[in-house]
Amino acid sequence: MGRLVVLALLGAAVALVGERLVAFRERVAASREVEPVEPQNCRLVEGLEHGSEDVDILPSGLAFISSGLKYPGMPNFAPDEPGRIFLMDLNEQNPKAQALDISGGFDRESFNPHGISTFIDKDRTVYLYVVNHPHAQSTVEIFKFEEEQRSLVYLKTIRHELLKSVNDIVVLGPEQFYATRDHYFTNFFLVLLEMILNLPWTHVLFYSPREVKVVAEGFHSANGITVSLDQKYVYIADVMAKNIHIMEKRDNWDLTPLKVLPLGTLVDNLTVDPATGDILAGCHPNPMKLLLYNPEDPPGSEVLCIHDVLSEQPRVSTVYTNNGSVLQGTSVASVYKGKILIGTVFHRALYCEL
Ligand SMILES: [Ca+2]
Ligand SMILES: [Ca+2]
Repeated sequence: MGRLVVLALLGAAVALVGERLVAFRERVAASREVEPVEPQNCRLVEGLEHGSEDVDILPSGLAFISSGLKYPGMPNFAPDEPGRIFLMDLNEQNPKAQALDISGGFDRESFNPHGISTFIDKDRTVYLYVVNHPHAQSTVEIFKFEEEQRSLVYLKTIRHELLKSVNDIVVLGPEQFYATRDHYFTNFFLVLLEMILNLPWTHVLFYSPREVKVVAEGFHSANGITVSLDQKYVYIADVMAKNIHIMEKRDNWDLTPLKVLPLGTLVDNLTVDPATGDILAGCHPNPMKLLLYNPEDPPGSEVLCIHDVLSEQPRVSTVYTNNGSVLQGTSVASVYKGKILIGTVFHRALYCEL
């Protein structure tokens, strides 16, 4: 009798995993062939051949780019090279990417930069916050930007027991930020199981020196995060659920859900167009090709723009698509005065006129 119960339970478990596996395959293998869309005058950016996972552009047109992310399950073409932060001045006629020197006793060998966010203090000092994964951990590094010297000064590392599997951050005050957690588990095989079972166990965290708390939960994999121009609304990409959550920021930093925009593609990092308030989303149209990387049949790229985000019917337009022949694994797109910088997790970066 005991054995029968065990057998029945085992059978039910296998059936459940089997059913979830089929659903998982459908979710990630539903490979859409994207029609090519390309703005005018595009060129690849030299120096960013090993990824440009996240981009943050200052109001002055200086763009910070995180490069060289090593992320479990994702391809990486330079596994022995530490990650770096690059700078591009988008006011220049032909801007070049320049790797920033980092001073102040920072461990550059284990630097594995992921999501980034800039913060300008009242005294106009620019700080760059970087999600880092040294030795497979998650930390948030704070740097001060020295514009004259074009360098970063390392200030401090933030660690917290709730800062696990951090993907992206958005900084809204001195050491005050929201951070997304992309997986509940930190063990690679449990992460795979989490994805296959489609568990909505990830969240958004608010961090400050005085208080750290979960402010939104129920995401399948919370990824990119940013704020509206007036800083009243927070936009969160749920990559596995293929949507963007629009949430209202409360005075106590809690987030209230307003609506969810389904996009039908895996949404990575988000930025806001400073001129219009529209959301730009770096997306993955064929996730299975990302996971099972084959240079003969590479993953494509897709950049979407969501207009009139807060209106009854936000409109979605396609800004860029490519089948992987030019760009593979787009993770971000950011605009400045009619130019767009499109970054990828592990591949090249593209700079175009809109
Ligand atoms: Ca970011
Ligand atoms: Ca991301």
